[in-house]
Amino acid sequence: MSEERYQDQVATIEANMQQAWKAEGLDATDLDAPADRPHRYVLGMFPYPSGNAHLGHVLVFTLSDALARLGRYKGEEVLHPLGWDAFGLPAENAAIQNQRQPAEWTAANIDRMRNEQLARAGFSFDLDLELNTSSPLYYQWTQWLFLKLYEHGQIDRQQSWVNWDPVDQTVLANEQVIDGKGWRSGAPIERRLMEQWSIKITDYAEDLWNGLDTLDGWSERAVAAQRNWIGRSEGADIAFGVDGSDANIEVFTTRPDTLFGVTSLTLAPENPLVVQLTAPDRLDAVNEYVAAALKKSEVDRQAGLERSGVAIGRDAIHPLTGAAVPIYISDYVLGGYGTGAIMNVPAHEARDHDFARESGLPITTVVLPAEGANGEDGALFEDDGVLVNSGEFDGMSSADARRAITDAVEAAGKGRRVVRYRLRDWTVSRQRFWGAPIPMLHGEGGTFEPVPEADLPVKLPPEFAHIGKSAGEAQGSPLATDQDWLAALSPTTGEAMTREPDTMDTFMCSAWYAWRFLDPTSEAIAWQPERAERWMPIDYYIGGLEHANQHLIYFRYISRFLHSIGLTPTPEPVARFLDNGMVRLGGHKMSKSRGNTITPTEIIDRTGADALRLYIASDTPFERDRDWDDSGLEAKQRFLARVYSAYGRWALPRGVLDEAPEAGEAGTQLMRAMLAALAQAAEAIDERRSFHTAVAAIHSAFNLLADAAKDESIEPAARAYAAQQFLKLLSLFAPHLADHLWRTHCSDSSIFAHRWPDTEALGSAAAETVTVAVQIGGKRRGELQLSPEASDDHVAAALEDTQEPTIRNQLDGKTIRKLIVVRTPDGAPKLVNVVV
Ligand code: ANZ
Repeated sequence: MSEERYQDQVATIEANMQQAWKAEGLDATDLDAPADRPHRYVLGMFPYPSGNAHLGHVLVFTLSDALARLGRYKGEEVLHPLGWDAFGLPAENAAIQNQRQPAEWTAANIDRMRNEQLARAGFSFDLDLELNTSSPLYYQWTQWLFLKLYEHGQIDRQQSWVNWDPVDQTVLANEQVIDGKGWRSGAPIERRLMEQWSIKITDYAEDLWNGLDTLDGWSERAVAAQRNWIGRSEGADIAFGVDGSDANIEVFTTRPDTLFGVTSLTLAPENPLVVQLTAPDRLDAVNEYVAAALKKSEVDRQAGLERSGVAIGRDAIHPLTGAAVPIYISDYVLGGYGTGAIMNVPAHEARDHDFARESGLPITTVVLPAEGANGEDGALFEDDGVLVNSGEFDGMSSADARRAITDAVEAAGKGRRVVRYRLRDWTVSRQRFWGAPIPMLHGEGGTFEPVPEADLPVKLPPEFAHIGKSAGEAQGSPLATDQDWLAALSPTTGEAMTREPDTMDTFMCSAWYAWRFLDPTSEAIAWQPERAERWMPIDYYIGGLEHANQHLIYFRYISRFLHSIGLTPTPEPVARFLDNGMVRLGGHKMSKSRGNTITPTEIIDRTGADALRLYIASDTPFERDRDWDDSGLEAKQRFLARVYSAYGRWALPRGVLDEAPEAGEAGTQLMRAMLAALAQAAEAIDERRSFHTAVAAIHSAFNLLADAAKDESIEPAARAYAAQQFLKLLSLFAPHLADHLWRTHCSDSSIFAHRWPDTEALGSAAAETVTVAVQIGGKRRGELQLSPEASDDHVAAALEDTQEPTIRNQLDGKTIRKLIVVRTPDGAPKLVNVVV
């Protein structure tokens, strides 16, 4: 009966359990469960079906699974679904390269990931609710959502500047442009003006901003990322007159306190006033500059180190002093932000400072660090301070002056307070095949009409025309060349029209999938609003922030929109957002190109899924990046082997004990401590999202049982009760072994058909832990969190299991020769001295 036995058995145990769970249907959700029953919606961000599940997926679903299983134990109705974010460019690229239809490639990948990869980890998904965004049954409703947005004035047809990827031949969203290059192709991005469908998310900028204050269940960094994306700025629009013209140039500034330091104005090259105001002798220079600027991406324009620019040969008139200041154009001023024009304050803004130095413009100091400070002439000072050279405003603080100068400008009719957001409208047109067709029809002379709801879905043609074509041949919108597909009739006049050949940004598919899980197979409705009442907002949403920030903006926007039309109960879609860290190898993100990947499948082959899951949830808080460590994984495998063989040895009486049996002091103590461990773990998971603490509780709870096995005074029933509760705790992360042991030693039914015990049943034993300092070779190396009752064996076991890197480094590959536990007067461990 040794630990090898677990190693030999694990593959069989896990396969058997997975088969049993499937047959028993324990993971099924009753979407219409009575509303007064507690509901728990746990959602891991749905994967893109690349064909390869990775450790990031395992981490996300290990956490979601623990939350789901705990919810079911507590008697809640749990929704824990799996879906596929299945549209997108890789399928198209694969089709071009490998001559496979995107639909076929995607379906094969999904089958592989579901059946061969994720299934082996034993996550408790209700697969009857599975959805796939590329199936017509799903995208019909993505199109329906587009029509709803259109109906409510949220869709615009705009000529807009887009990021054009010349290699992938497609428009990219701003965030798909990284350092001025396409996120996939790496090609330098060009700017092009194109007719696009866009969604007026900017209408919701203020709501999305204010809503951030309600996101108590989100991490600070997730909220900060949202804040940064929305980018709220308070300031003023100030109008400057133009010498010899009745035009006005409005500038947006967040620093009206620096108004007296303005020594020039700068227009964005694409500002329409440029054409109107440029002096005839400056036209050639200006045109040349504009043409060059428009070739650059927005990112490059802002990042550009050289502050180039040209004068347009005109002066603007200062709204308060009447002074004349020259007007320039420069590409660091963006056409799409603010008013597309700025006032230059070279003494107080770094870019303006550089620009003024390069263009030989005066630098006028108007803010000093403090009253009476000696401003160095021409120096840059960007902070708030006290005003000088600003007429009646001299001596005011920047904050007061912002108010007072804005008031003065307003009183003079030359401007007003404004709040601006960096958030832009959401351009959703994509010149791609593998996406949801945009349900619009084009008529003569630029007219358009929506496809009637009854005619949805607008299905993709079955064949992708660019299959197997070289990049040179496969250009433009694939659907634009399919004449049969394009032909349509106007639903109102019956005249010939042309279908919109662009498909939707895949962020649109993922912006509403949480609702579709509530009715994933309905052909009649996107989801039943009563179900949204019941299930939304999501209780726990889990995913990596790295890719998710933007998704969360769209998701929050769609939720707010749906709320405004009565289709979801709350404006925010996610009560608690758990942004997990990354699993790295050797300090680097795992990636194929680096050749440093480990796949979940190879680990499961080696150690089983339970060890993987227990390991991936342990030691490091889930929100931090973790470095993969084989010895940590192996320690978990050894731990599970110890559990396995201990249950084999203990010969516990069979039969489920729903209530704690009568017992003497030691027995009651054991049961109380076990219940406390369960309570502590449940609280750690549900309330604090501290999964690694819950795993630590599993280890210390097992030590309780191991110690109790040696205590003859404890009744067998008390031991059996504690051992049964322990399996429930273990099952949150190691469901296969826990259920196997349950069925072998306790009852014929699955452990998951049973309930979490009333952890207060024996009075509450506050699950205290004490911090135990660890000294190895005479030096302090780290700490352990242990129960105050931990025995010496217990401490030794905890040392063996810990993944604390500073301790691990000292222990790996060495044998512990001696271990001395120093205790406080009441017997709690305080320090452990290890000799290796
Ligand atoms: C004068 C000034 C003086 C400014 C000073 C700043 C400091 P945020 O916070 O991002 O909203 N700005 C305005 N519109 C711009 C555009 N289209 N392209 C590039 N820059 C633009 O930034 C607002 C500030 O960015 C504005 O305040 C303006 O410069 C600049 F000591 O006006 B400021």
